Amino acid sequence: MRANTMTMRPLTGSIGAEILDLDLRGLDDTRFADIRQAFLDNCMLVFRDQHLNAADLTEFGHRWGETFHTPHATPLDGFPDTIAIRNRGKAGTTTEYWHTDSVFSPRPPALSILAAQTVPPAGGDTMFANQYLAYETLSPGLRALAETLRAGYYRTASMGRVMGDASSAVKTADHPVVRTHPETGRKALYLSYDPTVRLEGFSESESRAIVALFAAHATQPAFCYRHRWQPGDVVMWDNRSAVHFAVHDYGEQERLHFRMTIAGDVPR
Ligand SMILES: O=C(O)CCC(=O)C(=O)O
Repeated sequence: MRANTMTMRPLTGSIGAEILDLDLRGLDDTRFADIRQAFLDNCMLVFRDQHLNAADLTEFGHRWGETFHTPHATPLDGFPDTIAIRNRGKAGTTTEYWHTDSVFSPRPPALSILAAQTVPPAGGDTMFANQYLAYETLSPGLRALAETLRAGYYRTASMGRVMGDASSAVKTADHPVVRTHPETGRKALYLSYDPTVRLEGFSESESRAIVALFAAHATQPAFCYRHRWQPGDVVMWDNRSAVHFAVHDYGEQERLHFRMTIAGDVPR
């Protein structure tokens, strides 16, 4: 077992830090507080060579708060707070777009943790973009507009993601497009960059055009980190200050991660 000393290095100039020389099993409270601070400061963290199984992930996840149970996701046998993210093929993936997790919930999750189990030899990267920077660098005109906006999120009647035919869609939540992070007090853009989002008070085509405008700004390369997975990696992100995008470029190859998601506040 490695010593619980902590070394951190930034992953880019804008988002993310890697924590080195640390074992996530059995962290003491002081080290956990350091990790929490690093997480809040950097929007997402990477820990290599952890090889967490479902029990380890559950124990680590519980340090962060109450579990958010993702609607319609089946937990792992014996681990009610942990789900599997598997390759469902390019056509079946629901995470290959810029999003913040379960934004269709009235009280979406604060953070998510992925523990890599099997990774393809190449491909299957995950990208992250800093939404504090996205907000702070908006032009004054767009920032003033963003402050007034609320976005409606829709699911099909069976609570599936709206893909293509939206005729059976129902609104399950609406949230402000700018939210104040409950722990850091910083403002961030809070949007899933998805054509099915509807901005209140705008027509469907206006809404799409405005969301596309924010998306182009908010996910520009200078705000992003792209994670290339290795077996044993643990990556966690703050859904209140970052969006992410799971790249599906690995065909039918096996890719398996375990995920835990932690409850958050009503966005304000
Ligand atoms: O599979 C990944 O890399 C990320 C999955 C994802 O987007 C999610 O769990 O929300």
